[in-house]
Amino acid sequence: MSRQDGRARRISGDDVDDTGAHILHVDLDAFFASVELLDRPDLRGKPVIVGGREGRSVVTTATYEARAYGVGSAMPMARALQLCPKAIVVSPRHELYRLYSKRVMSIFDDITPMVEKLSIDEAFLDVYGARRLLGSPAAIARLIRQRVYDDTGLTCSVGAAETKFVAKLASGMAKPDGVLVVPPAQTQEFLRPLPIRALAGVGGKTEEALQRLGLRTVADVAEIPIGALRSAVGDASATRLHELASGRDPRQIVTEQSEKSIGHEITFHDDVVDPATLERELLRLSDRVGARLRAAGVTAGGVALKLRYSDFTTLSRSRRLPEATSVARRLYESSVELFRELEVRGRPVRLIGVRAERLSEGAPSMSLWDPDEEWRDAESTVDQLRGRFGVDAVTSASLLTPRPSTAGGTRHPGQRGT
Ligand code: TTP
Ligand code: MG
Repeated sequence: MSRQDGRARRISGDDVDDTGAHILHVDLDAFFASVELLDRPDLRGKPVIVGGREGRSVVTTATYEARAYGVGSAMPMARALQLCPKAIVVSPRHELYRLYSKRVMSIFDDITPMVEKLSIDEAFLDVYGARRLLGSPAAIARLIRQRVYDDTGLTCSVGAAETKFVAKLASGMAKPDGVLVVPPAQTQEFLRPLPIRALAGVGGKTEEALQRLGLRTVADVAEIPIGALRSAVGDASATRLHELASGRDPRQIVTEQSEKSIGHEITFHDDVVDPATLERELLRLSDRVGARLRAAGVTAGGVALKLRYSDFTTLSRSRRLPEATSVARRLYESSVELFRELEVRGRPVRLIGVRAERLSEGAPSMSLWDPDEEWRDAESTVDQLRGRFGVDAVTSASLLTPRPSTAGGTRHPGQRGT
């Protein structure tokens, strides 16, 4: 949707019914250009193009002010400057964009583990499991936009719908800096008037074939007998187009590891020797892992500990839990046991991590007498508060001691496949 200039922008009011619209598509606005403007506030409000100036360079992206002149991604720079001679051209700094991308993606990871990263500046989130803690899909969309802005100064747009396809269309329409919710009951109404090009993957030859059949809108595609569609574009495309045009899209969110594990690890600025400090860090990490398990509505059947010494020797130890759990206290107890078995004995530690493994869907099986009840209640209260006030707002009382300084903060190994 990068050629849009925002003139056809559509956003939802506060009263929109977002029930069931739990798939979010989040996409940063004019990403490379917006990052450049953070360093050059004097360029705000001006037509800015990011790309090389050399002969055959192309536009990577442009601010919405430049798009108003018809400038768009992948256009030859020479052509862009014909359309908008007063545009300011800035060279791309890809390293910087990757850094911002990571920061934004880690905000998504804190919302839910159900994140599918699509490109450097966009992702799908399934917030079905996160609703209990963070509110309705529209509330979560607002929360994401606020956190991204507070943390990076960048704006993004969010589409919320029942399916990936519709969510992505919606975020494109909400641009820039908006939210569009498509209530499931209004999916048809939303799709029908759109041009056939809106159907994912339609371009070039397929579009021509559909036009030859006299099809112009998504409604035309939904209504034409499937046989006619098959002979025009082939069986596979016909089925897919027909499904999408009718508002059906069975694709699920595919996370990097499809959530085989959820972990956090921390690299210390100065190596740590004191075992009590390391155990306190394990509590903090377990706490975060537990919160993410609960947000995803999954339980862990195993725990793994990762330890890296200052000489980069790295050890991993894991064990099964007696019972699947999402209670941080249980993850902590197991990880401390694993830690003690390693007999660190004064070797300086550079990194420590906790990972929940053997994940399964659903609440833990509860026997008549539930020994974890109190922990569960306490932790779910913490979840609610964090949902409202942010991840760092609430910590276990035993963590209220100075912590060693860290290099780069916690990472999410479960999400990155490390
Ligand atoms: P997009 O999300 O497609 O575009 P955008 O973020 O610049 O603008 P918007 O989403 O508001 O429409 O792409 C993200 C970044 O990827 C973009 O900032 C630059 C880069 N990119 C290219 O380098 N070449 C391209 O052809 C496209 C489409 C994007
Ligand atoms: Mg974008």
